[in-house]
Order: sequence, then structure tokens, then C-alpha cells
Amino acid sequence: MKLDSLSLAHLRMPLVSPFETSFGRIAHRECILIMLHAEGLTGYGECVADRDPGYSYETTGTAWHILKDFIAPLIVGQTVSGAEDFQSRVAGIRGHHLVKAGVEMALWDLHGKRENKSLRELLGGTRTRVEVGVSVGLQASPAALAETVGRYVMDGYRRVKIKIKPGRDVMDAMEVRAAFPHLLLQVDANSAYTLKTAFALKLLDDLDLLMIEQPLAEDDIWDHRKLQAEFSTAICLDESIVTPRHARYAIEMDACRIVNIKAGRLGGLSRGVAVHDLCKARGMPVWCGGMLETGVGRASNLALATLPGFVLPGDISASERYYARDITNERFTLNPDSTINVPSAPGLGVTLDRAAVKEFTLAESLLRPA
Ligand code: OSB
Ligand code: MG
Repeated sequence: MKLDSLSLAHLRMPLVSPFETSFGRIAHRECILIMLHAEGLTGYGECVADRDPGYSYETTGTAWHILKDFIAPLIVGQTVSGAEDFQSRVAGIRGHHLVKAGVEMALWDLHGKRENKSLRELLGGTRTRVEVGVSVGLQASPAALAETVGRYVMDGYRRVKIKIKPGRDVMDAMEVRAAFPHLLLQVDANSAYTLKTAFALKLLDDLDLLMIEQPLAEDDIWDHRKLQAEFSTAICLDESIVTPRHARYAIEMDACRIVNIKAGRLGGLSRGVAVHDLCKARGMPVWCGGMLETGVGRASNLALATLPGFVLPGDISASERYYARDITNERFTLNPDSTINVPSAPGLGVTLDRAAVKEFTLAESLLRPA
């Protein structure tokens, strides 16, 4: 399709409660809403980079810069046939996966709207609802954490992930496990440990956890291999897997037993599908991670998680877990069986609440052909 123009909105949205991880605490989440205009249609995409470079080196600021100065000139006013064409155009831009993925999402949405097919159909997904869990940030104390987890369990979440960091790990997990002996429970360290300090986590092996997510540094697949050899609990890699090659390295090294797939981190839905396919062929279970997305990114995550290799519940929670007001007219709700329905309308299957977008916009820009 010939892309007429690209509009961007830098958003800042209040979370229903602050979210704290080993890399920081946020009460507001930022992102960039990407709108691609072609043939009278608009495709929406969400760049999941946040204000600060805590999870990734990318920020809303770097994403804006890369979009405006490097990606837009390669696609605006041009005919882009789809995800693969887009990826080959931006192949000369090193890294910056979160922003590339935001644009690819908008292309998929456009494509679906033109072909009258949902993103799930375009990706080849097989289910119409997806098993989900909730990711719970660090709380004031282990007791406060157990209480917060209890509220989510009451809401119907059957799988809970808790964030950990050095000094706030084994006791927190023990408290939750004692309160909920049969809950599907996992922990996420967001790279907060080293091989030396991670041995403090050995007691987690007795808590029947589904997995320990990303204990060590992003660029450290090798030490994850050493750690996995010492633990009976599965290690899951998130930050470390930024290309299908990294997934292959992790599999061949036995650095993990589970892979978290985020289209953002991998540079696009097409790359998420590639990692899914590779892992499925090698018998490596995967699940869909989250980045506190708005309704736009949430719709994308749900469609991706319908692929058959996603055999563990995703970090895709109901809209009310994140935002009192979202930017989509559609709000996602949790079914009693801890699933969320996948949109079936063309493309992402969501529409924008213009007034909400306006309320949360810090800056906007319209990029036209030079
Ligand atoms: O590591 O999975 C992560 C949120 C922001 C950045 C990184 C992560 C997370 C989450 C939240 O865990 C998952 C969600 O969107 O519910
Ligand atoms: Mg993670």
C-alpha cells in the first residue's frame, strides 16, 4: 500500500496503581501512538518504549527521533507491501526494536483493514480466547504483596507473576506461596542479579514456581546457562532474546527452558512469529509478555498469543488492571476461566477514543512525504 502520511502522538497515561520493578517505579506510563494513513484507512501501532531507559535502552525520546529522522523517510510516500518489506527497509537502522515494532504493528492493522481480516487470521492464530495472568509489581512488604495478589486471585486470575529484586525475593515468594498453595506462580527479576548474587534465589526451587524470569543481565545468555544447570525451576528469558538468533543460542546452550515473546523487544510481530516458530520446532514453550500496553498494544498481544506454541498464560491482563481510562473504545475484560477474548474485527480490531487520546497527548507530529 502507498503510505500517505504518518502521525505520532506521545502519550502519558496514569496507571490505576504504581508499578514497581527492579529497575524503577512508575505511576504513569508513556508510549507513542503511531497512525499510518493509506487508501483512506488508518492503521494504529503502539511503540512500547517508556519515558526512561530502564527495561530497554529505548525511550519515548529515542523512539520519536528514530521515527521522525530515520524510519519515516524510508516509508512515507512510498509503497510498502508488508512486514517483510518494512523490515528490509529498516534493516540499516541498528537496534531500536521497540520503535520498529510499533510501525510494523500499524502496517498489520492497515493490511487487515484493507483485506477485511483480523490480525489473528493474518498471523495464523488458532484460538479465539487466550489464557492470561497478571504481573504484580513490588509492594511495600511481603504481607502487602500477598494481599495484592489475593485481590487479583479474587478477580479471577489463575496465574500470577511477582516482581523480585535483591533483598525482596525469597521472602516475598514464600509469603505468596504460603497464602496460595495451588496458584500458578512465577517471578521476574528484570536482570537484577549476577551469577554470584543469584544463588540467594536457590530457595525458590522449593516453591513450585512455573519459572524464574530473566535473573541475569540482558547480554548474558552464557551465565543463564550456568544458572539453569543449578536450578530445577525453569529459567525464562525475556530481555536477553532480542532476535531469533538469540533464541537459537539460548536453546542450543540450555540457557533457559521457557522463552517470553514480546513483539516490541523483537522488533515486530513478524519477528515474534519467527521466534515462536523456531521455539515450537525445538520444543521450547513460549508465552506472550506485556509492556503495560494500551488497548492498541493489548489487541496486538492477544492476536500473537493465539499461535499454537503459546502454551503458558500471557502477561495480558484486563484493561481495568492498568487504566481507568484507556485510549481504545474497546475495553478488555477477564473471563471467569482466566482468559481474554481476542478481537475479531479487521486488523487489530480496536477503535480510538479520540477524546482520551487528546487528554493524554504530550506532543504530536504529522509526517508527510518530503
Ligand atoms: O519484564 O515483563 C516485564 C512491564 C514493563 C516492562 C517489562 C515487564 C513488564 C511487566 C508487565 O511485567 C506485564 C504487563 O503488561 O502486564
Ligand atoms: Mg520480564
